[in-house]
Order: sequence, then C-alpha cells, then structure tokens
Amino acid sequence: MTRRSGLWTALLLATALAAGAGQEDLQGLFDGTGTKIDLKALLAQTKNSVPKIDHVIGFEDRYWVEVTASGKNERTRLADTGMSIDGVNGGVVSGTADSEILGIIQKAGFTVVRATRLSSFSPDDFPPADGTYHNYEEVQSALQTAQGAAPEYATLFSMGKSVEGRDLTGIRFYKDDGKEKPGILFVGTHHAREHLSTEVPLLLSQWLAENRDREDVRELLETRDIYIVPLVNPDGMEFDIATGRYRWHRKNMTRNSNGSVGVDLNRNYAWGWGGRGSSANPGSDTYHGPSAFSEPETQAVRDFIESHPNIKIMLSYHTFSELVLYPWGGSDEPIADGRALGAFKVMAEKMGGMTGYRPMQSSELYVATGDTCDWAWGAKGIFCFTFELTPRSQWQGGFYPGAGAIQGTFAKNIDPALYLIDLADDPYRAGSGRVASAPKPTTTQTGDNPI
Ligand code: 0X9
Ligand code: ZN
Repeated sequence: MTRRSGLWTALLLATALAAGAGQEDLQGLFDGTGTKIDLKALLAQTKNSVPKIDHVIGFEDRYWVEVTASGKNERTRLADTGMSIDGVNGGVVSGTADSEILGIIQKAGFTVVRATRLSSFSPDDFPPADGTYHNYEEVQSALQTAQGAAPEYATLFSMGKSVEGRDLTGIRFYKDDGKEKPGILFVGTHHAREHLSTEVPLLLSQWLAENRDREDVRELLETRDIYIVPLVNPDGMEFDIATGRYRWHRKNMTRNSNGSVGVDLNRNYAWGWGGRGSSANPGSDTYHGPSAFSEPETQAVRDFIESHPNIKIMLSYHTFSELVLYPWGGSDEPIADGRALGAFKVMAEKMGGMTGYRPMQSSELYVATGDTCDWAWGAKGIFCFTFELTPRSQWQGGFYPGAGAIQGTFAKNIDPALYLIDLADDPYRAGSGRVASAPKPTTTQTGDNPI
C-alpha cells in the first residue's frame, strides 16, 4: 500500500484530560481542518441507537488511536478499556477503538494524542494494488498447488468451519510410513486485518514443497509431522477486503446479541478467559465472546490440538510490531517450570536473532487474557510462540504494508520455521545447544506458480 500522508486527517486532542474526568469533560478532539468533534454526541448516538452492523463495523465511528502510556502496567490498564493495542512506540501506544471506547480511555485518565478516523486512511485494493495477497479462494488453490508439488509428503485437511461455513484449510507434510512423528502446528490470521500473517505460513507451505529435495529439508519432512493452517479467520479476512477498501476488521464474523459483529479470537481461548486485556463489550475490538471457546474457529484449533497430541510446538502468526512473544500473556508471572522457561527464552532469542524481531514474554507488551499461546502452553504444554510480523510500526504500513512487504517478511521467517520444525521432537533441546543449525534458504522467491 502506498500511504498518502496528505489523506491523513488527524483528530488532535487539544488538551490533556485530567484523570477521572467526567463524561461532560470528554471533549477537545478536533479534526485536521480544525472542526471540533462532539464526542458527547457521538457517545449519545452510540447509546441511543440499537447498533446496526454497518454502523458498528463500518469506518465512520472507528479510529486509529494514539495514547500516552508507559510501561506494561499502564499498557495493561489501557488494554482493559477495550482498545486493541497494535503498536508500542516509546511512551505512545496505538491501536483501534470506537468513540465509546475512546470515551472510556479518556475517562480512565489517559491522554489521547491523536485519533484518526479509519475512513481517512488511504483506501487500498486487494486486488489490484495488493493483488499478491491471497483471498480465501486463492488460499485454497495455493494450498492445492503446494500439495500437488509434493504429493509424496503433502495432504490437505480441514480443521473445521468458520462461522460463515468456510473451511479452515490446512496442509500437512508427513511421510506416511506408519510411524508416529513429532508434530508442529503453524497458524495464521486469527486477526482478520493482519494479512501478512496469512502469507507467511502459506508461502512456507509452498517453500517446503519446492525445496523438498534439499537434504536438510528432506530430513525434516521425513521425520516430522508438520501442519500449516494459514487462515484461521477466513470470514473476517474476506470481510476486511470485500469492498476493495480495507475495513480494519480484527474479529471474526459472529453476530453478537446486541447487533454488533465479531469476537476477538485471540481473547477467546480458555486460559484466563475474560480477565485483563479483554473486553466484555461486544462492540470492542477485544471482545472475548460470551464464553471461552464460544467460536467455531477457536473450537477448531482446540479440537485439532486435542486430537493431535504429538504436536509439541506451535507458532501463531500475527502482525505487526516485529516481536517474538512467549507465555504468559495473561499474567505478569513467568511460567513456573524453570527448565521450560529457559527453553522458551533460548528459542525466542534465537528466533529474534534470525528475524531481527524483539523477543519477550507476551505480558511485557501488555497483559491480555484468553490468547492462543497461553492456552496451548497452559492447557496442553505446547511450546507456543506468537510472532508479530513486519512492519515495526503503523507509520511503516501497519496492517497494510503493501505487496512489497511479502517476500522480505517471508524470507526472514523461513529460518525460524525450520528451527522450530527441527525442535519439535524435543523443544527442551533448545536449552542444551543440541540443535541442527537452521538451513539457509537458497532462494526466497517462491516458484513461478503464483500461489
Ligand atoms: O493483542 C493481541 O492479540 C496480539 N497483538 S495484535 O496486534 N496482533 O492484536 C498480541 C498477543 C500477545 N499476547 C498477550 N499480550 N497476551
Ligand atoms: Zn493479531
């Protein structure tokens, strides 16, 4: 995407609001032309009308928000308001919120430095401008292409169905010699607008198929059970691109009881569900849903993991911020098992070195409960990582960094994927130094077949 800064109409908060300010004090937002935004009226509107789908998930009442918050405790307090936190830059935290959440943020005493209507961002197509990204149908055929390229290893499977009935299609690399093999699961796109997080696992499947004759790759393909599901939230993803103009949609497409749309799938897992950093407000971008595992997409991940107990490592791709995160995310505590923590840290640091991404415990970013990796580790003992892919910030493209970001981001992420595949037999090896050095890709371009 080419960001045209001229189109950015920032709503600037004129004055910092004192902590505990009453609703009548919620004012002071101006748009780029100097017009005052009547937040009270916006809030009243939200209250008095039964929210319609278009209103709640449309552009007009949603903002890219930048708020002053330093340290993980303040960031966590901010996450508690129902704002999604998508970027941290020094003492300024950014993410999305509607006017209701904006009011809550201000009421909680935070200073909103900037709130930009999402509708004012440059519209982009997906296709044609970002046509290299894969929509749902293209993901299906790309997976078929990858499978067809390596039929001796690859099979397709469906992990389950989305709310709207789309398949959560995956590809498995496994040499069927009747032997049980250590398993690893890669998943992408819990969050609809994080399109690069579909591309990386999808391209990984194609790369493995194309490079299956390399000795190091062959060794992994013959001794591991590799599952890749690039698109866990196909409905939300399709919704995000449906108009040819990105909608900044994060959640799935569940119709909530109050008429709003979507549950945050990365707050819907049954580990600390409903606690800090998740919202009970269905309109919030971090709505945790009516109960843990209320959503068919998270149920599918759960059921798949439960029926594949050989899976020892998991990687959930998200964007953006360039981070390698490990549990806990819902608590400030480090995980209790010192040996496991040691292995987690070594793995995170090693993969940080490979990618240039920053390794850290998830809650160092902010505490948020109900995420995939807390459940995978807490309930199943799976060494689970969350990658926040490229770019580093909203100002470098945020969720929509353009087609030009795909190959470079993928290239950085081959080595960590191979490293984890290798470790799937015994993740604790990470701490002992007995790890095959990750193979170096000969090429980062995938083949001629555009997948
Ligand atoms: O908030 C999330 O779900 C993830 N960030 S994103 O911008 N992709 O939405 C981060 C999850 C990390 N986990 C916790 N902090 N619990
Ligand atoms: Zn995400």
